[in-house]
Amino acid sequence: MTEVIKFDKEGRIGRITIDNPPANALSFAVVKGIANTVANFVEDTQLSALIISGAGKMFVAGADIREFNMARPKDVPELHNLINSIEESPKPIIAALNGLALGGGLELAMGCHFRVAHEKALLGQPEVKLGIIPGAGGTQRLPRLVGAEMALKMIVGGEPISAKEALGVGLVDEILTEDFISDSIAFAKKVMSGSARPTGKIKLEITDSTIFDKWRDKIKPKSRGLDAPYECVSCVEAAFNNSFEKGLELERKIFVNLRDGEKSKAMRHMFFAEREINKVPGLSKNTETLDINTAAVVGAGTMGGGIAMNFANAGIPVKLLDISKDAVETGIEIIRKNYNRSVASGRFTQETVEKRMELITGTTDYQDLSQVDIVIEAVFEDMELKKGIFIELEKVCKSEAILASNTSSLDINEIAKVTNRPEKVCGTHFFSPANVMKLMENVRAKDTSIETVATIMRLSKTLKKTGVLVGVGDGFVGNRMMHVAARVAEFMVEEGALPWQIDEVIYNFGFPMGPFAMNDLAGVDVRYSIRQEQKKLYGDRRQSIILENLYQTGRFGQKTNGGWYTYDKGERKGRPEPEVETLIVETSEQLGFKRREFSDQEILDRYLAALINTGAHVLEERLAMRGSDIDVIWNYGYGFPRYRGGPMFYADQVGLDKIYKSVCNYNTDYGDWLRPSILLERLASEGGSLGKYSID
Ligand code: T1G
Repeated sequence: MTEVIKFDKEGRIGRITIDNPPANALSFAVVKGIANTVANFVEDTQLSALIISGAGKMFVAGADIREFNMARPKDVPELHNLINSIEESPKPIIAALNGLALGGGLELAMGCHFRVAHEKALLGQPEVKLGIIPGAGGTQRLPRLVGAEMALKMIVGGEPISAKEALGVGLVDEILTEDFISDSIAFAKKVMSGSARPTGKIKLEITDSTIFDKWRDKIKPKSRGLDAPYECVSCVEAAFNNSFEKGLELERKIFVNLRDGEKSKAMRHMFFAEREINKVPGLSKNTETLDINTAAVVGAGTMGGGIAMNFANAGIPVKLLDISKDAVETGIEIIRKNYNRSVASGRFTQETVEKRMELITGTTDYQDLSQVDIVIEAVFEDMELKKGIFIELEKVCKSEAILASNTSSLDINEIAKVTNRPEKVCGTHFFSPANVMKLMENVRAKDTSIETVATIMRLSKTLKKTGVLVGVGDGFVGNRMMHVAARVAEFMVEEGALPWQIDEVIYNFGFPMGPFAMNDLAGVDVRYSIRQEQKKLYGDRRQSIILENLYQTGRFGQKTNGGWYTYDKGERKGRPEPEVETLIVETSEQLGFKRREFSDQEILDRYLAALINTGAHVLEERLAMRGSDIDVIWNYGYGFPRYRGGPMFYADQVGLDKIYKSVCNYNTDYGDWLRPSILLERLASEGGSLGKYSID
């Protein structure tokens, strides 16, 4: 027997403990160990019942996702067959859920004849988040235990339910509150003289067969490009229209199909990428961090207000500072309006909002920031202004306090120089709207200490954000890539494409919107001023004249009811504007371009080549630690479709040699904006991977 499975007995009760840290995943070794032990139990006349539980805090977090791409050894049964054999045991087998039971873990438990759970246990089928369906009987057994609606909620939604809820719907038989092990043995003694109770034998009947189509409609808005949610519905539906065996067969077929498809591979990549971001060289569990119990935000504009809301949402008192009383009051007013919208939509109660508002205090006096643990500066992108603020902060803030900037483009090393604590200066780059967007680019400047890094990475978690550590460089990681891709989109417009054609291609690829619609949202004037600033760095490169010409017309985007598009009153979706089209045609003439047709494919290829090549440059310059970090940034910050796995993973799927060739090609049109990355060239020639690339 392998050591991931422990076995002991008490009287006529056998007990399996799955001990496969960190998540007790059902690896090949675990499956083999359970299978052998169950076979022995069935044969052993001395034993009347068997308990299966997990060591540590989890029961089982599911099948081992790392093994999805590996060949199963011949002597290891498939998980679904193991679960079937458990169900077929003539003697009762009890799942004792000591903690989380997810995916294959819950399926294993449902194959058992009884389920008892610790009060803190959670039970769920999260497979849909990995682009698959439950593949070991979950879609057939869960409806038999809890009915169609609850099964759909759990399988299609993917969120776990509590032990208490599971008890209420019949998914567990008892909640054990005292000593978990002895209580589960006591439960086993109670049921051991009875017979096994196979879930698969439960007869199913549907009272309302329209429920499945209702679910299909319900998931539509959030399932663009996804297959798994719909397949989940179909499989649960199949449970009601087929024999148990037929249902299992169908589930298996669909599961294998999805598991081996590109979308699930991409979503699994994202699962691991999200876990990698926390792995920072030199940082360990023992790295000292500063407890952030109080905070301050300098700048009460949209960004500053949004950041302050994050602290209030996490229960951390926050001071919001601006130069004038008016600015502070306006800022707080906007925060209240934002919260009120959440009350109107039913997300928060008025009481919650009042509690959060109480945590936000306005001030115009720097002295009020003397005792806070962290200050985040979120003022206009002006180096001198920021330096002035950091000089003030240095004077008033306690020496342990961290001083962070929310700059999206300026050099934090330069800002750090005006303080006497460069080791405590860093960037915390939130994305707009800061109270909604999950991404934080945490910027490590030249002298930022590992303790400061550890503190801001932890802070991201406290604020329920996804924090990715990046280095100092123009636009850090996300915006650096975004600006190059957006420029290429603008160049294509100068050469013959139209903004709405490009936006449609990018939307159809899976982004929430295209670069022009996004620009209208963020402000044409904002992009224009960033570009003016960038001329200092890239003045010799091709510039986007169309953006400059549009800026001159005063069409700044949604805020002026028109930018690239025109926005009719009350509409958030723009319509193509003939005036803009005329301006585009005139700009092409001005630049001496004979306008030509762009196919949708060419648009996509050029746009993504810009994104990927710049991502490779970012890695070369060590601004991101891993290709997968870039993928997380693009998923959370820009809505890169998760089922395509982020630009770096996507590049691997297309083929790096193909991407490299395209980049070399486009380099002729776009010059240094698409200067082929040396890293991309190397990885393409070696057959390497950008998604798996790590700078160390
Ligand atoms: N397989 C392999 N590794 C796993 C794993 C799994 N199922 N679950 C977690 N890990 C690793 C994870 O990579 C990390 O490793 C460590 O455990 C701690 O995780 C047939 C097809 C359980 C809620 O989708 O949601 O069953 O980075 O950092 O915040 O139908 O992990 O330390 O090296 O996330 O406490 C279905 C996925 C699988 C659950 C714990 N199950 N896991 O969260 O810690 S498919 C899932 C989670 C399946 C059957 C099918 C979370 C967690 P490392 P962590 P955490």
